[in-house]
Amino acid sequence: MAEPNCLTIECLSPAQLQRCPHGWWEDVLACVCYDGEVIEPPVGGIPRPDVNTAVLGPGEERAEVWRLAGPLSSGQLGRVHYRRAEQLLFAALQVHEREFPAAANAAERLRTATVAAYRELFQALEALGFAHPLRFWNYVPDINADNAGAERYWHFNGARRSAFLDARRNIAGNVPAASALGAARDSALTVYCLAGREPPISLENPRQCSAWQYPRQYGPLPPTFARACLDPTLGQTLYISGTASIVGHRSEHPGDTLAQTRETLSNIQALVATANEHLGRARHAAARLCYKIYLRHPHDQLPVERELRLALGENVPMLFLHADICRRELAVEIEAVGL
Ligand code: 3EB
Repeated sequence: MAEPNCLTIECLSPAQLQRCPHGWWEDVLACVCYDGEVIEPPVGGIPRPDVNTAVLGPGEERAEVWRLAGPLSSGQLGRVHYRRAEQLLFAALQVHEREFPAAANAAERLRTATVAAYRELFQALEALGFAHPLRFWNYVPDINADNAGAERYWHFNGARRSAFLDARRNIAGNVPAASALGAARDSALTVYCLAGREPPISLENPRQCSAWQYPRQYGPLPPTFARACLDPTLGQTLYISGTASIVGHRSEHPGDTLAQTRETLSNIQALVATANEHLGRARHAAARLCYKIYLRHPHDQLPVERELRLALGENVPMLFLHADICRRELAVEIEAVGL
């Protein structure tokens, strides 16, 4: 089982991508583009969802490239673009709420778009023999805005949950890891995922209430995600969900981004420990993860990076994005992958 992990993640600038040879691109599983960057890979069929959030910090990196030793093959089913290897599939789709003009109001348009996105994704995964999503990423335009008297994240949550139920999937326990963040108003709802042929090992955080058990004050229906997942087949990759300054079910340190950052790191460290306990060895370490950090306020980038580098080290990969977080009092959310 302890095969070496052949999966990698690199954040690159458009100039760096220009210099990558054709053979390098053949092993690219997906290229997630941020901040309006449009990358045209020289190899066809590579999924490249564009996420409408600004990149923060001095770097020029605008593309997050997932690579996996081949052979890889790609295709499209409905709106779902995918690329796969023997044991791992990447799938992405983007849906505009304006595609649903018949819906009575904005809340219903978002719910309909979410159900359609998840229905199409689940159908594609099943048709392709990768029925088990390990990790979802969700970018919801204007996630904190109100529609029909409730936050758009709440509508998204209810719709995602009913799409899971419609597809006869678990809504608690063995569920995939996920992140759900804001994107620019009027951009597309963007959902992408990694999926495997076997169910993931879902992990919960001993410091936190399971998200699928949140009490009703955080929305009438709880979100559908696990705090982390281990890939049971490909190299025991660890996918840590979007993690924030939540202890139990409460948001801690409102108004203090650095204290939220430290609390979030404690949550991530607890998840790494849980993963290692499950695997029976020190397979993962917080200082060896690849990080994506979402900040509500761009001016927090420098102090948050300083705080994280103090705890994790100078060379740990970190991509900082400007995004709204699904509780208004939270200013930072961090996700990570252990390769
Ligand atoms: C939290 O812990 C913060 O709805 O998919 C984190 C990760 C959060 C995933 C989701 C939401 C989601 O509740 C928010």
